[in-house]
Amino acid sequence: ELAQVPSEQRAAWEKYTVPEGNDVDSIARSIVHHTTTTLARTPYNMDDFGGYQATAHSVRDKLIQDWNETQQYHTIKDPKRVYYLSLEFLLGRAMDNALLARGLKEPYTEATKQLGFKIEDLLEEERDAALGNGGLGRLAACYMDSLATLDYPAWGYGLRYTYGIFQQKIVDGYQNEVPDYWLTYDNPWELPRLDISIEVPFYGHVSKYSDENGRTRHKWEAGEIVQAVAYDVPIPGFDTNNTINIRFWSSKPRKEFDLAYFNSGDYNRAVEDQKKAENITSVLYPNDNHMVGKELRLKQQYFWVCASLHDIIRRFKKTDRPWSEFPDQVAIQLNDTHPTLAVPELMRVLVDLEGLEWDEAWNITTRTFGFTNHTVLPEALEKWSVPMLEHLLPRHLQIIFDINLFFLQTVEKTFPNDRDLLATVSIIEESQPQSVRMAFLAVIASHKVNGVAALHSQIIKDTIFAPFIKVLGPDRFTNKTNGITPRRWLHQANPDLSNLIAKKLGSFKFLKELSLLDGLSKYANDEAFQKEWMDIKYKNKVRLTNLIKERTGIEVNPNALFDIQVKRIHEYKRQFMNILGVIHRYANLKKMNAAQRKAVVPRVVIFGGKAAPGYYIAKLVIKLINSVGEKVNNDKDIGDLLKVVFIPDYNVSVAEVIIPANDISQHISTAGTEASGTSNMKFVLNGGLILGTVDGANIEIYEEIGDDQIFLFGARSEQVEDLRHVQRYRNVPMNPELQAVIHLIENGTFGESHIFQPLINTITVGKDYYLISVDFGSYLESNELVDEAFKDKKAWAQKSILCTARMGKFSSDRAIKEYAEDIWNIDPVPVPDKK
Ligand code: GPV
Repeated sequence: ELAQVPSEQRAAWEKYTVPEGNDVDSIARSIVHHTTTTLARTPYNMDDFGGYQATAHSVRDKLIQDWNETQQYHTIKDPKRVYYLSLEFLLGRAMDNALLARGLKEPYTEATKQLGFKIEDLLEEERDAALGNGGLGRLAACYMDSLATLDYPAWGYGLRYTYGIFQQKIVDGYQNEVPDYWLTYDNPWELPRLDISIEVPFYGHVSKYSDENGRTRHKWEAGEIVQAVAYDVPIPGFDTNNTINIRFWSSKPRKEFDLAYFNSGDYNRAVEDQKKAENITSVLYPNDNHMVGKELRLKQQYFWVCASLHDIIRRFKKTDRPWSEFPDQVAIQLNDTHPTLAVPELMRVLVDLEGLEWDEAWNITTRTFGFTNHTVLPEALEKWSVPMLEHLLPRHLQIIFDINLFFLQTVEKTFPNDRDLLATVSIIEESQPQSVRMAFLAVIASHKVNGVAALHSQIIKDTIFAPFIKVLGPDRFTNKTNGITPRRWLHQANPDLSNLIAKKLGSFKFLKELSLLDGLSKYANDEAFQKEWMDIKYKNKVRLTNLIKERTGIEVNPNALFDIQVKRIHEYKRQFMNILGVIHRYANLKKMNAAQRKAVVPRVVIFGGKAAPGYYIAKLVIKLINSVGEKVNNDKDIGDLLKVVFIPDYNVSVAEVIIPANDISQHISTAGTEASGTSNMKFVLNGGLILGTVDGANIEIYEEIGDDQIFLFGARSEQVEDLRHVQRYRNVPMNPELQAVIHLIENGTFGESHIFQPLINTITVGKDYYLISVDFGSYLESNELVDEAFKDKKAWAQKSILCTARMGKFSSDRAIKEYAEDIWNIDPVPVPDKK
């Protein structure tokens, strides 16, 4: 990679290396240049999309240069690197982010203006990169932003899905899914690396042989080989030239044509079959917090893990270090269990291909991997059937069984005659057929296992991984509370607020040191500042009002309280409870006389989020929200006092409009079910209060912002198990207010009631797994407290400012530093400035 240009030509290279200027003229010139060459268009046939594309290519040029310098510098320095393996990266749009990161927003605004564009319109032309489902994928994106910004030598590895998360259309109140074919036009934010391609084997069989030292070795003869081709996406750090990389693999038929087919002479069939290779990376599985045991998904996982590990190993091998130093050069973080096949794959490479002894290989493996768990929901824990694994990856299955055998032997030594213990910690579950518990494999093979918020990290130690504390000791488990990048979620999404904060604090330093926001606290009571602050909030609410009108036709009043719940639709997140609460509010309003209505705080209840296409109950929740909205929004009695909005196709770029407009946001999962939540952090950072349960990161947010800024309610996680038992086995009557609400649905107030029966059935006596009836009373009370608080405008403004001021802890920079220091053992490697 560092092959030198011969000295005679070096001067020429230097002479022609003319750095492009960042002044308005040079920028305009590069945009025009890309218009006429890259796009082959002329000033006479331009539109906003062309303007976006040409501008994007101009920005891309700059990123590529920074990217090159960073990668070259890291190659020379050869520090320990971290590799973040994630099946999802929910990046959203790239252009605004890149302009802000490089401090080029202003000259690009001016240059595009001179060419006849409005930059806001160009930015709107970009399609989201939506290669993720929800929180887990967006967390990966925030972490890449922080790794770049903090100058860490880091790479991400993912899959280049042809179809990202589906687009959601609402038809007659129901969710319809439309494929997200996001690569229709060229994607300027990726660099195809067609020269970098790795062969990934599948199927086949394993044979044994004796090597020159008389040792038994294994050889895997694959039945199918697929090519992995690299596409690199540069991730610019903010206010640093450091530009890191996410390498996305795409599956292609292999270059060498299969000989057997060739000889059979069936050319068409051969081409057909080879084309099937492209299926592997064609679609992102649209399930959040839920596993579906499809072979194609397993194939995706191995394809990705195999290509990534071979790439990492190839880079390591260039420096001629002994294998024992691998963990001193390489840290690999497993984002959930999705990449856990990297464990047997690394063992296979070390033992089968490189000839290391098992114990040494195992030592290297465990020192290399760290594992992040993101859920305790049983339906989300990955288990792969042994026969399926055996068929697809015969050698890996053997290795997994060996890992298990050696592990159980050490357990047996320390805890003799404890058969139950052996069965509980076994990687293999003795089901019909047997299955592999991927989380157990990841725990056993990683030197650190972390949860994503304090409560969650405690719960995994007390429940799903409890026996491993006994067996592996407590030191393997740690907490790394999630964080979010303030660059996108404050500076980019809410530029007015970011500018106001900078004016008040004297600089934009807070964007890289978020605790500096604390400096706002002393102005929380300052009336003039409150006015500036709330004016911006109002402007953001108008912006959202316009989006709502555009996307749903519903008109809402920006003076009303904006109450928002946007996230994947899931029973455990309890959007159902929210809409039931809305019905209760509606019924109350209907009972009031005119004088009583005068005293009511007008509220806009806003929902957004996708349901997994096969998740019937979640889809019914969407239908119910829309049916309630239809009724309430058209009720002349109600007017502005209550509006119910479902914003279709919630995604990252829509979130950037929604979040800055919140007065309050809801995070109301049954205690103990939401591992962390990250949108809670985004809403509060943008000056919103929280209505939430004592769950996930809500608890740590409460500790930071204080109980005047957050409305917590509901059962505590320690009570949930008992409460469920009581709900299930005793005949507890339903909360009477809830009963009344259910009655309204059943009597047809919101349209044909039979549609909703399966949804209602989930909470009727003997069920209610997510404890809606148990929490409903305290939920309604908290909602009343919210109304009361909102009436005092001055107090509310103060709370809003304090929310933002106290969010320092939740920067993803803090989270990433903790990972770097406690798990990865890596240091920043800042690229020196050219000048
Ligand atoms: I497992 N999460 C997600 O978005 N998808 C998943 O498949 C799984 C977890 C989420 C959790 O639900 C959130 O609580 C958490 O904040 C997020 O991962 C990031 O850790």
